[in-house]
Amino acid sequence: MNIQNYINGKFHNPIENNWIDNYNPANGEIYGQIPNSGKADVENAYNAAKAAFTKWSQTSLEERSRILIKISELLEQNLKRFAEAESKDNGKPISLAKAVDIPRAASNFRFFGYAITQFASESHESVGQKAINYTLRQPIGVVGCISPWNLPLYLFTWKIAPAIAAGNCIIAKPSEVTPMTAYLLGEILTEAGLPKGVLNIVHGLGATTGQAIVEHPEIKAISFTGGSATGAHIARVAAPLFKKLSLELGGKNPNLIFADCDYENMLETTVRSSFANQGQICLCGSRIFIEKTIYEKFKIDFVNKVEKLKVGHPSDAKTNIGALVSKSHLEKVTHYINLAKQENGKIICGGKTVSVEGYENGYYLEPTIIEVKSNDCRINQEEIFGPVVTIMPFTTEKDVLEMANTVNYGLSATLWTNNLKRTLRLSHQLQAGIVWVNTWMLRDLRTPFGGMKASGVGREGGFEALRFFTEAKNVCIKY
Ligand code: TXE
Repeated sequence: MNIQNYINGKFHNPIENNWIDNYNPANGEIYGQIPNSGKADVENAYNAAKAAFTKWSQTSLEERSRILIKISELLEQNLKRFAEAESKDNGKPISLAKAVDIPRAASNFRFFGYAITQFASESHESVGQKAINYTLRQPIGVVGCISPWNLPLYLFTWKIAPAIAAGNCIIAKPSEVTPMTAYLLGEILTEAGLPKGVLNIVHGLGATTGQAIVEHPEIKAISFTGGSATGAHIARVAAPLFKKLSLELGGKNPNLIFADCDYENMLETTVRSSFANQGQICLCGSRIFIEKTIYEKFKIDFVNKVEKLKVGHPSDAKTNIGALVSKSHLEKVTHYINLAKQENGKIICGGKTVSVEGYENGYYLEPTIIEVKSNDCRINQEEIFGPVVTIMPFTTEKDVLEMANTVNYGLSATLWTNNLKRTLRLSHQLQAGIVWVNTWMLRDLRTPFGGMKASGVGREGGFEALRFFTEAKNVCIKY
């Protein structure tokens, strides 16, 4: 199935007629083509967005909210169709797309539909100076949103919902690896009555379409989620143009397990935090540190549970681990498994590609656990972004904190303990934008979401996202 750009409320082929093949990771076959949009397509999208901005930015909050909630309802009504498309495009189990990806995309629209009606700004009375200051939070204008392939519609809508809610018009580019659900969203936008030009979706490679969005001098803000190297490149392009930037980048997240934790809950959640979505979530806990006294027991129990995970075709309801997103990504992940062997890592579970009957050319890999001797090895320092975790024991709280923080990234950390003082000590010292204690991936959309260090700049979520997508202007009145 071929897909098209959605510009000014209508579907269009790319002007220069350049196309990219779209692969089904479950069988390695090409199943359609997508536009590789150039500067001219981005310019058309920009003109549509600019033309729509005056009216949209003046549209009442109630009306914006109504449309966002309508989009959310339509997504829910089309759950099955969207989940099937997401699973086919990305390789993730259909059960996951149905339970997480699409419902969460719908929640993003609903949440920001409500949030915008509660968004407020400050006023400051300048006591003694007979003046009052108030802050306006005005929409920026035309903004760019660029998203990755791991949670395609979920992360795409996490950006566009607050941007639209705040009164901006958008040029959005989903990952060229997983464009399908963003394409399908176009139909829903029209049906929900979103005025033409408010959201324009252009498809294509990062180096062409993405680059054209980032370099466009009139696109005033860029919200990006993807790899840290791409984020650094985007920052270099956008900085001299003085764009507002929000960067959600990679992670190499520590999972700290103390002997005093609720063991069964920890074990079950750790299987999920290691391998959900084939380990292709920036929040996965890929470095697991276990207190020495329970290390051997944990090792046996963890391997036992992980060996039972079923690697299979994404449409099979029994599948726990689907296909990795692309051939090149599978190669990257297996390269790291080989590197682990050179670094004296011991593969204690998995490590090999899997041939699924009937789908022998799909990109399947066993969930893999590697025992490492030190936190300094590359396998423990570089983002692998696949079904691969490392385990190693620790003795003291001080040691594990040091190892957890000795990494370039700082997105999330997970802590398993029932000791309140330790919980407080560690959560305050861990260098991460999000610390989960005795849970993982429990999300409340009002909370700030983002990372430190190479994991990014800025925060999304709740009012933070609405602040990002608005310009603060102070008005000072003397009386
Ligand atoms: O991401 P890219 P890729 C990590 C993960 C993965 C690595 C690379 O480690 O292996 O990044 O994945 C667009 N100007 N994460 O190559 O390239 C691109 O088209 C503008 C972590 O897929 O960063 C896509 O839409 N845009 C991550 C988006 O950027 C550009 C999730 C992300 O692609 C561009 C995914 C350019 N010059 C990968 N180059 C997370 N943190 O969730 C690329 N793009």
